[in-house]
Amino acid sequence: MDISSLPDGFRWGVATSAYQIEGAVDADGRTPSIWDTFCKVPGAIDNGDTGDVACDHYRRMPSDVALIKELGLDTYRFSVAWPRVQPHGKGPVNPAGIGFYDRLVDELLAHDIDPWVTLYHWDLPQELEDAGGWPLRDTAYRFADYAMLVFDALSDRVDTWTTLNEPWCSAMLGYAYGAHAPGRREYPAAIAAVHHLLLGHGLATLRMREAAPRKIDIGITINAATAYPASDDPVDIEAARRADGMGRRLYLDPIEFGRYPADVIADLALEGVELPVLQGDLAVISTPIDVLGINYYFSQKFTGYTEDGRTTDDAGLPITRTIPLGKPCTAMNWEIVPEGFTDLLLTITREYPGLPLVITENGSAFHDVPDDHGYVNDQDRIAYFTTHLTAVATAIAQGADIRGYLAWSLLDNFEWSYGYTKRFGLIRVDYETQARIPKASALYLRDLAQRQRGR
Ligand code: GBH
Repeated sequence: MDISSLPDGFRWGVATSAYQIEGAVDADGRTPSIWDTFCKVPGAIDNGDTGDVACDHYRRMPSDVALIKELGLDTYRFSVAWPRVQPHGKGPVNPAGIGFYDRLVDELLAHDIDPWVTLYHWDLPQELEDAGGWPLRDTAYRFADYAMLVFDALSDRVDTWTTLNEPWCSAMLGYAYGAHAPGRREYPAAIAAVHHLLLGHGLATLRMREAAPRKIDIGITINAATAYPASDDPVDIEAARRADGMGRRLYLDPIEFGRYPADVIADLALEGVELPVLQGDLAVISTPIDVLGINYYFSQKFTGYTEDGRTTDDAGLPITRTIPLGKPCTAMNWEIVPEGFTDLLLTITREYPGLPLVITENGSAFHDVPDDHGYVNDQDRIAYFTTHLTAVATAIAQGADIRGYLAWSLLDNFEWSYGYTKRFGLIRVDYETQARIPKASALYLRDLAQRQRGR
């Protein structure tokens, strides 16, 4: 199987998110998001980095769009910063804030690039976190109201809408593990956040659907991977089941089937927590979507045993522990597992038949070494793209309905808790000068997309 077998009309694009590239955090009435606040917590971010300047994309937007055009890509997935558009998390639209995205959409269309809007890529207005954040049910309703402000402004020109990026990260990294904003470590709150994120997705989907001026594609993007059991031992198989349940099925089952997976509910009950579901919520959450976005980076292997052979921890809860597959790693220390991508796409195809998929993120950080001109000959990243695009082609050949591939990311950018130390860009950013220099991988994807279209 090879990349040249990807279907006609396959989308080729690139993705970014607002806080990771825009900078200009005080411009035009923007208020702080939870990420502005979290970046000021000592030790939260490597180097004490912040998104204050980032790639200065807010001011360099037209030339950044021109770069996408130079790469010959047809789709650009970006996110809208809630605190720009609705600075207090409620109330009317901020004209200056939405104005930026209005100009961005026009700029993309003028270059024949399809805009793909993500409404929420983790930058909750701080005022809403102060009121309780995603563990609070009201935040779901606030999100739907915000979504409609953006939809009313842009749906005359934008055909494809994503509600949330990776709700697992918002809920678990943000409220359970404290690794992402708002940095809370409160397990029951995280589980409440899971449900309220999904409810917000459903409410926004319903309202956008009702207001749609024409055929519009609405979906959600999840992060997902294959959870391999370390062996045939039922204890390891159970560990992999738990990991897959908490990471993937907890999000996709309610959206596709209108119910939470019974095994995951039982796992949560064992931990003493419960999803705060009210009557009617699951009908809202399962409002049909048109496209499911998949973000894939790597897969992992799971065992149900501790290193010294126990199957429960001190609290008597079952062990779910990752062990290395023994593959080479990227600069994130993530193992490179393209077959986990194929397996994931086929699993989703089997479990949720008929749902069109788009790869909304896939990419890698490596230790880029620029030459004297700032050029990076990133053969490692090219190899990652090749093997992962081949994994996509393999899944398609085996029946998966995958409509496109959006690489992460257009630019090197603010990699959340890792700050600027990790570079995922197709284009190198020199943060001193804000110079942009396409890497070898950018030219590789450009040529690939061009060849595919020209067949
Ligand atoms: C994406 O998150 C983000 O959407 C994007 O903003 C970010 O820049 C990009 O990836 C690169 O990181 O080992 O418990 O964390 C991906 C986040 C990281 C979530 C790997 C799932 C595996 C489980 N994913 N993680 S864990």
